[in-house]
Amino acid sequence: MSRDVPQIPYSEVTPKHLYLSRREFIAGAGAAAVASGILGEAYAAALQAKPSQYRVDEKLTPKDAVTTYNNFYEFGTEKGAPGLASRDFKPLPWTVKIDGLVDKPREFDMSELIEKMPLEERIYRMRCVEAWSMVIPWIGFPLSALLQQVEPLGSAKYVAFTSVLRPEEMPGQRGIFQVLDWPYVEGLRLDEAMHPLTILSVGLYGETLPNANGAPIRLVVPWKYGFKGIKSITRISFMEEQPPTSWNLMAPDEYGFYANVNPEVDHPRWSQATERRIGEDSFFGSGRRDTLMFNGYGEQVASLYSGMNLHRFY
Ligand SMILES: Nc1nc2c(c(=O)[nH]1)N[C@H]1C(S)=C(S)[C@@H](COP(=O)(O)O)O[C@H]1N2
Ligand SMILES: [Mo]
Repeated sequence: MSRDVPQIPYSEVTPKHLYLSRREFIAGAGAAAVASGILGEAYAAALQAKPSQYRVDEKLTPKDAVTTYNNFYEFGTEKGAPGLASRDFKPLPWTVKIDGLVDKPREFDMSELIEKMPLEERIYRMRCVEAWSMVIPWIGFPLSALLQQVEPLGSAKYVAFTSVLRPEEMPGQRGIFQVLDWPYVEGLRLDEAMHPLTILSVGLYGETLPNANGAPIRLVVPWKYGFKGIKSITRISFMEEQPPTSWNLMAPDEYGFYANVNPEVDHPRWSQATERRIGEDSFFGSGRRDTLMFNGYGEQVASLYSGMNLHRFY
């Protein structure tokens, strides 16, 4: 393992949590403090995540790579753009609205999510549709824990997600040549959304989520291509019909709704059989590895798709 990869979670080595528990943080912070600069530090201290059982046993991608090699088109299309152009983005205060086919539609403040949701550190293998991959220590909680709070109706079959629309803080939303329409939207079938592997992430490497990675809250679905992992979420809606998704709208032949990682179903313009692990030396080809069916999570998720033609529903 490289020098900068922590052997134990940040939450266990930082002294901050010794003087500030999550509950105390929330009680002390209050809604007013959410807008103040003080929150940044208190909020970081509140991220007490226990290591979970969900940990792939692979070398972590160095934090530098995780936070500077990104796709976040709201900040530009180059991999380095989000890290640079997101510096003035203000992830707090923040709320997530949950509505649609639910009994109790509600808006949640970030501080409430940090307090109430069962935060864990999970080490997930991540695979981008562009054939690169990373191993990331996320802090997050099961999406199902949040969705249960609003009591979905029986008619709900899908969950739709919407990213923030803030052209004044997101240069990629202001440009003349736009690859995607804004806001970025994504969706999951309800059973995918409720699956225990599906999380909302609020941090990585023991710290709050960097802006480039989707602060303050983003989706992580480790058996799907990275574009399903919508960033900076402001709204989650329960729907009866399959919701539109940004990359599918842009190029339906190239990016499907399901987007399950599948080495046997190639992208029309490149193979999906192998991938380049970011941060590993690839000069002699050692960084290239085989892509795994469902990104290696088949045992947990294959049953969701039994009987489905995965070439047709790509
Ligand atoms: N709002 C929004 N979410 C997004 C994207 C984006 O452009 N905008 N890019 C997606 C793609 S293609 C990938 S691979 C992942 C990258 O996440 P990371 O930069 O944290 O590794 O974010 C996804 N979520
Ligand atoms: Mo991606």
